[in-house]
Amino acid sequence: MLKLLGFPASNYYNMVKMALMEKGAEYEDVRVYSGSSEEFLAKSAMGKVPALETPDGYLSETSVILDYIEDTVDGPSFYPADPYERARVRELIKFSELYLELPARRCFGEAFFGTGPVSQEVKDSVRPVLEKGCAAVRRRGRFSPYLAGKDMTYADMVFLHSYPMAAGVAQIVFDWDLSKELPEAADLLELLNESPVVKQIVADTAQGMKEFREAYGMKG
Ligand SMILES: N[C@@H](CCC(=O)N[C@@H](CS)C(=O)NCC(=O)O)C(=O)O
Repeated sequence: MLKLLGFPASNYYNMVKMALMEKGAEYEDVRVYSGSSEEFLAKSAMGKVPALETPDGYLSETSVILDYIEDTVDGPSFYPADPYERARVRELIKFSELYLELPARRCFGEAFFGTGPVSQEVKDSVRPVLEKGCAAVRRRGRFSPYLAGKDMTYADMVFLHSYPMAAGVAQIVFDWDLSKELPEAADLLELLNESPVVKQIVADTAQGMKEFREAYGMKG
């Protein structure tokens, strides 16, 4: 059986968990926090979560894991069959990952973890990337009603766990309402949040937050 290594406060872990749950897959949840022990690096070479234990060995990097799940797990497909449409979904995944989640992550400390302000230099480099990232998602997303079209895809799973973090960073760090850049996001998030799988993940995340703060020695 597949084993998902990670923890519920991790947005990347939640992308993979959503894929497994939307597929109706049987999997084992293994609570692991990121780290740099030799034991963990053998499973996830960058020391990050999530990692997936498969019958053939471990995999890391969320978009790679999502592709593996699509290729090996029965259940509904979350990629279009058409090669161009499939590539478009991957393009949208890249936009969320590279130009929303990753730049926003540079400000997570100030926005969410109370670890003090990030430098002005970082802020000056993050803001324009978020702006362009939103513009790219807006330009290439279809929002009809899902991000890539009429069906839910992996692009929705990655967006759902990237955009809200970017919006939180924008609000808290920049006093900037990111929904002005991407007004279509609100309806999409509302739709995705109706999924019973997402409701379960939201509940598990709230529960996992306390455990996460303890593991990382954070207050609150
Ligand atoms: N590129 C990775 C990013 C995963 C990631 O950043 N995970 C966070 C938890 S949400 C982590 O493990 N951080 C610890 C670290 O960066 O050392 C992926 O796609 O899975």
